[in-house]
Amino acid sequence: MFIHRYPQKNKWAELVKRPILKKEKVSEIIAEIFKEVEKNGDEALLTYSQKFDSAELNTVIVSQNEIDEAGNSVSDELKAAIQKAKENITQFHTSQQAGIQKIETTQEVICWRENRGIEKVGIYIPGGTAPLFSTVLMLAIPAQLAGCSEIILCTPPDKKGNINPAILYAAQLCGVTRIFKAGGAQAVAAMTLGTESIPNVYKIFGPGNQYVVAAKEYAQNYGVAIDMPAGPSEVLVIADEKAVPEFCAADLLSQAEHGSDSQVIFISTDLKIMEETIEEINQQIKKLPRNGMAQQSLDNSHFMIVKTLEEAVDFSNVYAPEHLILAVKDFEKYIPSIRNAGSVFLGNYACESAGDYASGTNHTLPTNGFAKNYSGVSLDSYVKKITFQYLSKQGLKNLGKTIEIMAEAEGLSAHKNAVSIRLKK
Ligand code: HSO
Ligand code: ZN
Repeated sequence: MFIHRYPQKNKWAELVKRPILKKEKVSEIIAEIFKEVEKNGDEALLTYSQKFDSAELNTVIVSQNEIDEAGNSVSDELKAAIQKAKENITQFHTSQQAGIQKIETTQEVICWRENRGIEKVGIYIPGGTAPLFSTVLMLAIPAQLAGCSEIILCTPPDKKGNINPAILYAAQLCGVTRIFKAGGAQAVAAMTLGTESIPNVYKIFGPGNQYVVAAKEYAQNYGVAIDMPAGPSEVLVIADEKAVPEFCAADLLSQAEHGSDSQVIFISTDLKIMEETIEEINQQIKKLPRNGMAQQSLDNSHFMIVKTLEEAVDFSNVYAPEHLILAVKDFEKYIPSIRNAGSVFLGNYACESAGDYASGTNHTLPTNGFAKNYSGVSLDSYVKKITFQYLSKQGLKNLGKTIEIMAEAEGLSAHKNAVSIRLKK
């Protein structure tokens, strides 16, 4: 592992770059898929399932029977763990509910906001090498709390046409209203356009490969909202001399095992901690079933020695990591300086896995530097905020002159008149 020693600030721009994904051709393919789904609906989805998932399906609809059977095949131990995670995620996201606050901005002029859940939302759960049922919890629980009336879920089937039972179980448990066997860009197209079986939705959530990401971007041309732009998962760990190399290595590997395009950054002020962490990584990686992927991801990653923790935090703000782990003694001291990060883990015991699964925070977070201008998924992601106002006659009298003067200055006489006509009466 190459260690960058005391990189100068003018080298940072190079170090914060994410591995570049080849984007060419993707947009043409996405446009074609949307056209196909628009024209042939369910039939197009069944054909794509045959082509991409090697699955022979008669329908994209998951039956209640399949959901019940899935429930029976999930172990009691896993059910209890999912239940515990659900409780914590529910508790944390419930705390994000803000009450209604009516504000009298001028006497008898009253303004307030009310939340309304987005009526129809779609959740995409990727297939592939790891069945991310934890993402079902992260996306369905806040949707249900927000009062979304339709919460649909699309996920690709395996070769036998089945969906991982834990995904089905979690979906049912967390209030998903309908589940469909559809994957990739075609699932996003279906949730955007609607098919005979799959209703169109107003907002699409969830991770996916570069085709899914591109399809979500494309969906916005149809007026559909998306949770956030996405890229491969990433973690940045800052460690001082009190960090524990075994723990740091385990955290870096837990991110690296997500995929060969994941990125991990390790920054330390202490050379000994750096060397021991690298040694630990070399030991721990041998035992990982996904070590091939983890190794490729480590090859894209950076290990840096810096002089001070302040400098480490500065670098992190420029990088804007999805996950930031502060494995440092005085972590509280650095909290005010953190400006750009999706989710922050404090101290030697706050591993990223805690937030990935069960502490209560959401694991759908901005990647690829988007932590500079986006938040992770929260209750807010599922609501629109509608403003209301009430003015009594006296209220309009109190504010009327202000409005009339401004309308006149903008040359909008009808606006002015809407006030004058009332005040004259
Ligand atoms: N670290 C991932 C979430 C996840 N990890 C799901 C395990 N399962 C992106 O934040
Ligand atoms: Zn993870």
